[in-house]
Amino acid sequence: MLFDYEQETLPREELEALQLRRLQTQCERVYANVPFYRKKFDEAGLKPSEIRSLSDLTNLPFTEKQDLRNHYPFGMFAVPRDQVVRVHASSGTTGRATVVGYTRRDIRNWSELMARSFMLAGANSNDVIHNAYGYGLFTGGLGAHYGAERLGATVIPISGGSTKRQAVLLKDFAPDVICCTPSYALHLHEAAMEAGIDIAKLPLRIGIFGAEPWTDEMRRDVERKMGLKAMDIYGLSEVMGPGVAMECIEAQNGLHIQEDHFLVEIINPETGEILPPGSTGELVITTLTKEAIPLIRYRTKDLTSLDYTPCKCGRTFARMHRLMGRSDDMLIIRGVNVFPSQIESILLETEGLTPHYQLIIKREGTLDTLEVQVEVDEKLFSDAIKNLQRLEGGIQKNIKDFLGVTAKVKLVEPRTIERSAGKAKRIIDQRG
Ligand code: DLL
Repeated sequence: MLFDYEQETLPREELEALQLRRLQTQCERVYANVPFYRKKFDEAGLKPSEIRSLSDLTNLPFTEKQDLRNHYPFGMFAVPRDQVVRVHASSGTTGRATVVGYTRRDIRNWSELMARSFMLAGANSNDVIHNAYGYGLFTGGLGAHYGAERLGATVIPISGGSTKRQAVLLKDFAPDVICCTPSYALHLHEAAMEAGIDIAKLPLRIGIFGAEPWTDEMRRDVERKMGLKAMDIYGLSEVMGPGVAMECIEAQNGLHIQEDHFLVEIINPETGEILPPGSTGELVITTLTKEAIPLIRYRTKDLTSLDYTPCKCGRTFARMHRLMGRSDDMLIIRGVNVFPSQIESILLETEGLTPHYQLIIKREGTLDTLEVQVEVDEKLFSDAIKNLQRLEGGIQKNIKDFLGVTAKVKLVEPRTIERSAGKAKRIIDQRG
């Protein structure tokens, strides 16, 4: 069953007409209320009233994360502060935090879109939802919480951390759905095993996993270990939070973008040129209904492609391919480009390796070097040293053969790579 049948199955022309109306209103709103946008429109010699078709969007300027940072904390808000009922912020590990705000209506829309996302994933109002996304400035916790309540489900607001206790509560409360990052799901599984709890034997049916890159190999691993269907959810705080796009349980073939609220484009990340449907490039999102902090052509840095062909679930919203990575996570090792996800795929296809790994980038002279540290499982760990060395050589060769990158592979003992309650830290940059 669809959550919002009429909206989610709108014929393309009607959907685009709705998008255009909303885009026009949004442009009027930012022009009137956000000096940053008024200046950008004026510089482009464009008035909001000149937006007459969706393709006119291409005349508008891009917005970037740096623009939000430059207007830290509230300078991009389009409503007076007294209409803002909540703020969230990104962690700001790579610079100043980016702060976003929500009006009452923004929160209502977000809850609605998260409730839709739960239904896309096959959850329903009878479900008990264990929400292990972090509560706080991060959008994961409260975003999933409000959506679960809007759905009418029973939400367990456990947040991230206290992993052993979470394992016990999974057994005692027997939830149907779990929400967390895929790496935390694996961590939880490990802690549960240590406590003698086999999550695969619990009623848990669906995992709503996102907020960090993960591969299909990782999905299969999580599904096998936890005995559930692992569903991919996408979002980013600048644009709303989780629920911008979600896979449907019926086809599980790309993430439906909630196109009645977001207008999407794919561009060449180097030139900014718009790419035709099906091409892989950077996802650019224009918010169509956000009031507190509307964004026009926001460059997400996330790399994906769009699919407009009909989906067997009946929804008409376009689907984005699961993320390939972020353009700023791309490693260039001796002139060869590689994404962490490509290395993850190779690691997880190798028997005896675990999904716990880190990529360490160093500089030797003028060249960058890559070391892949990956944990082996207990069984392999007890093997003779010479077998482990042979395996290291084998993985090194696969990385070279499939990706063209020279990497040093180092197998490490089980449980030596740091676990996280939220997003896993995959890249350790020691270039200084
Ligand atoms: O991670 C929002 C979120 C919370 C999404 C819970 C899904 C579930 P930020 O902290 O602003 O927001 O980080 C956004 O995380 O631009 C992507 O690079 C990455 N990301 C989010 N979802 C996925 C996913 C939240 N399903 C950034 N696959 C985004 C891969 C993802 N990467």
